[in-house]
Amino acid sequence: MTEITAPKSSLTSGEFTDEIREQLKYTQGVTPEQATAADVYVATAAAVRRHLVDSWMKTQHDMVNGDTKAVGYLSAEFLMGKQLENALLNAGLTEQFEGAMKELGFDTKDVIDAEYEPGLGNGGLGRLAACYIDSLASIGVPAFGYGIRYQYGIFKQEFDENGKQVETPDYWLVNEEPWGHVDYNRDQRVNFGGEVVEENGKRVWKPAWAVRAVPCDYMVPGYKSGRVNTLRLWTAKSYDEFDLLTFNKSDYLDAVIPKVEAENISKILYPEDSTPQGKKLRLEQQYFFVSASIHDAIRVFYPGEKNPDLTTLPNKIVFQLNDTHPVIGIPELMRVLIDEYGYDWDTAWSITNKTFNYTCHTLLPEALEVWPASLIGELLPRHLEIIKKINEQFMSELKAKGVADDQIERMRIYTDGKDASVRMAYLATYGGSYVNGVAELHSELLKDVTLKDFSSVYPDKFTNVTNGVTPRRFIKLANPRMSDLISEGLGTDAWLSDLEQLKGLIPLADDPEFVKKFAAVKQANKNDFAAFAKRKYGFDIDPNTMFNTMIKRLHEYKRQALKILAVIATYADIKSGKVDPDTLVPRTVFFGAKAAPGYYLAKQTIQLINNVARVINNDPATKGKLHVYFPWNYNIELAQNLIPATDLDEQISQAGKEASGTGNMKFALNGALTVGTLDGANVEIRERVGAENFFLFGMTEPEVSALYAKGYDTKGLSREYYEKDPQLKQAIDMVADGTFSNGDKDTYKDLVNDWLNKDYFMTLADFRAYMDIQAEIEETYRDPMKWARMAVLNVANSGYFSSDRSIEDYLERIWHTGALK
Ligand code: 26Y
Repeated sequence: MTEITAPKSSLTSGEFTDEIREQLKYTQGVTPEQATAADVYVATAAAVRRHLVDSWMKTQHDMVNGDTKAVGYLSAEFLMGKQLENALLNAGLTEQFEGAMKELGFDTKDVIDAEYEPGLGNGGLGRLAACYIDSLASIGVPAFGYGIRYQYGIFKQEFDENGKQVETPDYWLVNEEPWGHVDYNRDQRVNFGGEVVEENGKRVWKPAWAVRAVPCDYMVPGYKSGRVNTLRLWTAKSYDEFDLLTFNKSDYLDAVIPKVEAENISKILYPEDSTPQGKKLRLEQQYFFVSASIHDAIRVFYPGEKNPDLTTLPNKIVFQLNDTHPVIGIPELMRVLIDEYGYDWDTAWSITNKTFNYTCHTLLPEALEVWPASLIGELLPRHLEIIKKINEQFMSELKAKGVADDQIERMRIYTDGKDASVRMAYLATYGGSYVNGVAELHSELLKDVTLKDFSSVYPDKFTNVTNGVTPRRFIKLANPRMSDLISEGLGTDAWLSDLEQLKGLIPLADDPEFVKKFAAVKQANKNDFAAFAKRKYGFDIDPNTMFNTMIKRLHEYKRQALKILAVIATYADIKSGKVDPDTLVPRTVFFGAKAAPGYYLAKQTIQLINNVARVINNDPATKGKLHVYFPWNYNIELAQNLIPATDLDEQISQAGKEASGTGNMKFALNGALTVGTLDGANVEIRERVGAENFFLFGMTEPEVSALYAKGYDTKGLSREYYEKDPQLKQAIDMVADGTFSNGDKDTYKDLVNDWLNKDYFMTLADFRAYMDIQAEIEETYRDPMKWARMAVLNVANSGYFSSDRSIEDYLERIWHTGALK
């Protein structure tokens, strides 16, 4: 790990207070007496930014003038979470802030709460991007995050009186947003539509319309690195504030329509995260931010140059494609090099190939984007030509390598014919230098299944970088008590930038004093969460129960259904008298999950969970023994509060479906034990924390494949599991008979039908193993010292899952660059 040093800000609290006062006066126009917490939040943000500006400018200067290659992380999503606390931490101003709030008479919590959480991402992929830009800055690697400044982030989730999910718009810009700096002077023109014509033997794109891309810059301060990188998010603006022609010809209101249409491009984040629909607006979004970013990078690295030598581009910046969403960047860079700068095809290809790499985040084939060629042709006709030519070159290359014809056919980037289409994952694999999966198992399956044809021809392109999470936000900020205990135990807080140092806690797992303190921290976090949940949701939670949590997007493959069926089964056993509730470990089960608005079975599952919660929480028979809560609108803030309070974490996806998972890492690092399948990064977590400190259950990926081969989903084999297992049968029957729908038998019929006739993700097949492991979990939990010891060992052995380590792996295996000198 690079040695990183940066002076803790020598500013006193008094000086910081004065700076905040000044911001209150000159930017907010209020006196400290008039100021609300929201005013103080904005003023503090402005004061913090001032402290970062010099490092920000120096980092940019060193990046452009030095010879360290930068990273451009191209991502349609950056799920940043609230900024204030993180910026204070990384700027070394936390104590000064606390002092200043005392002096000004404000509660730090109120001021931090005044920030509206930006939700510019769907889930794992967007949050990963946010962790990575934090780590890049903390290690001191020059980098840009490039994305879109959506006006509306991921929808706000509410539940109606029937427990159904209701989506409402998330207008995160309602109040002043003090972090972003809009830079109208560094805008880019992004063209769309029109046609390609032949002029002097050259193909020339004559676009039909254009959008103005205006950057909004966010400083990304590194932790103790003295470096500040940039997150540049683009907003779409219209060039025609008023289309005067239209204005003269027809009516006044029609004149603003082009403006509205142009600005729609950055209006809203698509809330789906697995089944891409060929939506024109999404392609517009993708091209919009990628084209603006590529031009921006050229502007930054070749300032003022009319004829830059772009053969040096791969030495200046490497672009990482975060999933297929920015892959249109490959033909875009080709077009820029050939059409705008006059390079020949081969030179352009060589530059492009060296500049891009691709990270795949899925194994579900339906999640790989495929665009209708007609749509690309309509919006980006020149790009379609280039893609076809890339495909031709690719096919000749394969032929020359002696690849069999049928394999070549399967590998087409561009598929001919009536439904001609473009496969973005294939384009990315061929067009860039490296392809990586996000956990070892995932990378293996990518090579052996999803992209097998490609790995057989280009084995050296394939590599793995296991995901990671930033310990600054997800340990230090989320869990200050545990952070203090760790620092006490290790005698240093250096672990925050070198997380493998957590290994130093291993001996402390055998020190009963330390283990007791650790258990006390968990208990205090649970008490805090109960208070938080009371305030925010009105829940009455008993903190002296086991906290058992499942938080993630709602997907069939993640199997929230398995968890809720297990809860129902336990409830049924209590009701029928089969189980004496006094023999159970009292448990509070938490769910947090958003479903894509059009994902029917996912939404039914949400409704079912809410109604199971309603029935169980109101039944005296289970009082104090089993409770279920579903705090709505799961977001980063809820994660930061709930993860440190959790005893048992659920990572129960069907083996071979979760690419990695990153929640699993956050939980292990916060001393929760995991019940999980051998899927995604669970495999590596278990390897590191030790099989004896991880509750493993369920089929393995090869077992899953074998069961598919038997016809599990096509021959309705799930029904056999239902018939054979009375506990499972009873749970499903209760869902079907209206127990959780006020007697109505229709409410969940589609869900029940799916379980009994298809059950593609094998929930029923894994049910028995899941119930059995839960019994083992209860046994373990009854011994609090044993449990706490296992939790300490989870923390101690999870340092590998720092996003700093992931970034080091990217630097070594893919980017071949490093920290600024
Ligand atoms: C194209 C569109 C429909 C789309 C939009 C968002 C497709 C996918 C996504 C987001 C995917 C995502 O979040 N994937 C998750 O990425 C995490 C980070 O690598 C993984 O840990 C997790 O397993 C994976 O599901």
